[in-house]
Amino acid sequence: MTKSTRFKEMLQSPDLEFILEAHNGISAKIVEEAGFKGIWGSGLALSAQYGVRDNNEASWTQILEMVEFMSDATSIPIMLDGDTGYGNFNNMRRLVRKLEQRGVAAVCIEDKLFPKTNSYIRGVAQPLADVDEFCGKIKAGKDAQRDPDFCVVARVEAFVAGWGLKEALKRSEAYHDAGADAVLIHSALSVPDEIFAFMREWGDRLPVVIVPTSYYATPTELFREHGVALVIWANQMLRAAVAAMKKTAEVIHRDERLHATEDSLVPVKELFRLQGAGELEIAERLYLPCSRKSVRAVVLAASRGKELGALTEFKPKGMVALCGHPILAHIVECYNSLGVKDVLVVRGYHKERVNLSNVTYADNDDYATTGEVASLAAGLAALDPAEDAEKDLVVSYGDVLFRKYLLQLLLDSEAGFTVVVDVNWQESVNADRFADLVTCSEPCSRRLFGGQVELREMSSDLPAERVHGEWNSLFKASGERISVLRETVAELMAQPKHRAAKMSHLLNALVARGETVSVIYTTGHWLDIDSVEDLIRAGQFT
Ligand code: SPV
Ligand code: MG
Repeated sequence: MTKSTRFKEMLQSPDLEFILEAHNGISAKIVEEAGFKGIWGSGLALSAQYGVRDNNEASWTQILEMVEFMSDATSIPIMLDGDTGYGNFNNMRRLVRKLEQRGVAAVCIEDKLFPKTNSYIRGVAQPLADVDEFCGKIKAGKDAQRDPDFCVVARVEAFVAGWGLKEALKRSEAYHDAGADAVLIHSALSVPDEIFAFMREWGDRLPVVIVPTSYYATPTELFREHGVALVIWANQMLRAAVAAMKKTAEVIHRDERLHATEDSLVPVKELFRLQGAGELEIAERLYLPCSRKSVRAVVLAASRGKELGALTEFKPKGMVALCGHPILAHIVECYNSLGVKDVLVVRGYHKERVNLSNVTYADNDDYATTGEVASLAAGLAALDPAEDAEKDLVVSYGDVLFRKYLLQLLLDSEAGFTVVVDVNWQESVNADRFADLVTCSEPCSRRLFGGQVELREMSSDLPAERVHGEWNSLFKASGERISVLRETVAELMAQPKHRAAKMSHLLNALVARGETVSVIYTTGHWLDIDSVEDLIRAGQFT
């Protein structure tokens, strides 16, 4: 059912119905969430929220613009307080068309003169519109509507202007004949006498709408008994907001701090909810082609790094300073700079000395007798498996520095498992240096342009003729493959002989179980800090 059909049904239903004022998107949404079946786009509240008077100081398009936000934010019908129709019959026609285009269900126009003044400001001094002219405006509005259920409500200001019941009835009858869908009988008295006098004479000729702002103390049951169709609570949302804003502003100004107000405010999260932030998150996942999955990183930094001698006597290698900051901090910075904020560091040796901010920790307390896979297992255990499918996982070491672009290449990979392999392995591999050498499905060559290369084997003692490069420690598992990674790690860890397994064992195990481990060939730009000379070199690297 369209909004206009629902509004028409509210007007015509035998039950007394209620709509509440709103003045912008968020207040409209709150009105809907409270359970109201409709919204009053109050001229008073809309002008007041702009900080101007209810005298048509805001242009009709400015009103229309705000009503569009209200309409977009809600699914219940809105009746706009269209004042006098913002001009003559011609302006009224255009108004109706524009309201229909914006999903507004109804408009109420009042029989005063443009520019109007609010009925509570010197009401009796206000001139009323000529009846025939106003009837022409109603007819023009009804003829302009394309949606048969759009409603035009004619507001009778005879009581407000001091003309009494006879004039009110005469005008109501004329507006009825002109095609109005309902009449709004307004009264500025503090008692409902004028309204009830009208209702007794009017009967059920056309639905009657009322605005009990000034006669607010009247029991609602009496409106029901007198056959009123629709009650407009016309300005309570804005008045509530103003009361709360005044109090909040005064207290914050007085205290120069926020503690006294915080409890009386909605949390910022509630604003996000009302704005529909959750829907956008879902939509981004659906529609953003380049929205990479969010990524978690695990940095293995449990071992001491005793090659660095005294430097690692009281702290692990990752905490040794490089240009004033721990090696680990440089690594975390590299992750962060590419948007990877979720970094988990696996600690072991002197774990109390690993105190970086912005990272989470897992511990491998058996670091002295276990290896990298045990550390990875500790890291995986600390990662919420519920997030596995939606987040890729990057693993690297706490003592290996790499240029940002290498991480970027890895993040861009769409493969299930990916390793970054340096083809310049001969440059730095010598007798004393441990290196994870790899054999791949194909060596790096120009012919490879666009082709996929897979890891076949990783070992520190491959014969030179089978070496296609050296793994630089960067490894990624896509979200879909993390369960396989978890299984493979668990299988290795279940066997005592693999207690000290290195990452190369894990990669070989993945290959052995038929998983494709994709290879990205690169050349240099990373540094495994294994000696004091490496550390000195790293100073130039950062
Ligand atoms: C409004 O809410 O703007 C109205 C009702 O027109 S009243 O303020 O009572 O005139
Ligand atoms: Mg008004």
